[in-house]
Amino acid sequence: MPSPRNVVFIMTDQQRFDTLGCNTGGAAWTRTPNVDALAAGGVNFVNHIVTNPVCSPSRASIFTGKYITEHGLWANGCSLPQCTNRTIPQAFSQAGFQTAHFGKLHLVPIIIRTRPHPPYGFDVCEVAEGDQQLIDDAYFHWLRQNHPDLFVSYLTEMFQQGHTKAYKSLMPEECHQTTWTTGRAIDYIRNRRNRNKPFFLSVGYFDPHHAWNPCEPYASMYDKIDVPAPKFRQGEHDKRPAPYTGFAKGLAGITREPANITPIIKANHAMCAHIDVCVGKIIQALRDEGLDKDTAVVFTADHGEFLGNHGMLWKGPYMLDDLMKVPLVAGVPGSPRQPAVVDEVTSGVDLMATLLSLGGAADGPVESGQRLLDAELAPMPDGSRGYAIAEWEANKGRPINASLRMIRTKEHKLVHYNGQSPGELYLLGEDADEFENRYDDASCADIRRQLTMQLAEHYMARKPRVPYEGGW
Ligand SMILES: [Ca+2]
Repeated sequence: MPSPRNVVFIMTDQQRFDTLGCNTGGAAWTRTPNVDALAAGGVNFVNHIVTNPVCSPSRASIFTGKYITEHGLWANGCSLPQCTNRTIPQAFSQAGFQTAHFGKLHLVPIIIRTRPHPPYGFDVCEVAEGDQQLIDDAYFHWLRQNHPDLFVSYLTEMFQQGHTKAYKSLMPEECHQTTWTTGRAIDYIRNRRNRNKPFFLSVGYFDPHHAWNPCEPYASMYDKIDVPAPKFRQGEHDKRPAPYTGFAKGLAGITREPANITPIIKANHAMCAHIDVCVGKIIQALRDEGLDKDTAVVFTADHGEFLGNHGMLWKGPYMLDDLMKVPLVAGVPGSPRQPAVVDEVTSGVDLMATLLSLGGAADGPVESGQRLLDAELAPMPDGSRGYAIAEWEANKGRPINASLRMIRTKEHKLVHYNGQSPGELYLLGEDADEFENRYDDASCADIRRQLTMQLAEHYMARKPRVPYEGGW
């Protein structure tokens, strides 16, 4: 096994793939120089697909290396079962690491808690989920104790402005949750860790999740910058399952009106710019402590955001790449390598094996995940499975009451709707923006059959095996 190396894992909430400069060729509306620099001396995965389009199920896959139907956290509002799942911090602990988490984690429901948050294996776990309903998490507790006036004005803003328009938050940058989370992580790097042991540090940002409320100076950064209009085609949902039409219709007044959607897009990028500055501060703290050559930094998101594309906003049980394809960048800031761009399809289940590999704490697949990097940051040491799987479980009262199974390769995506037709089929090679559902297209019958077989084989291959008892 390679010698241990610290690992800093940074996960944002609801951040699109194309919000990073390294994924847009440096477009003017993507101001993320720090993550771009990480990619320029590291590895950028450009077909990284999450296992579920909303928070908790996807995060549970990331933290356990398992698919939804394996770890059991099937919807927001459920807790990750502890007795049947080993988490990333538990695995690092077993390998002799100290572990800490600051910020959003969301492995249990966001409600007013009557019992302590489970630590899920972290030695230090300061959870700040970002939602105004959870008013006494670590950040809001700090804000209420130290800046009661800002606490009141923040909640007032949230309730008055809602989640359907952009506004500039009155919160000063130094008291913003993104800044607070960064400060807690830096404090850990500088003062709180045991200097004789390697560490796994997890940092969870609530932004750029709605509300669309960046603080200054980020909020004004985009005042004079043009952002692209959302991608939308009239009638594009006609051949999709019915819930698409209803959702898009309900949001047309926002997503189809430039006066409404353009400020939202700008606010989203402003929040991403704020996060990027904070990533830079964390990397600088590593440098100041002389740890930048001994620490791998990994940046990703739990799922994406429509941001007006397809006439939609936020997220939901929709498996378009707006939600399913997210940023994934990794590097060792003080030891840059020849940059690599990996376009193999990778999965959220692969992060546990990858983070352990970067830390020198595992050197093979873990649960259902494969290593995306070896300890020397060489990509795909376990090979490529060639596809990613996502799952959505039926739930009465939710927009789609069907169980969805998605398989996505580099060229194609099939979404199987259990008990409902049509499903969805996209030819990504010629329709990267997924405007045309070809599920019922006779000319695509072979592709549909082939992907359905591949999906079936995936479930067969994962069938639990009973223990071998000897004999015959
Ligand atoms: Ca999320």
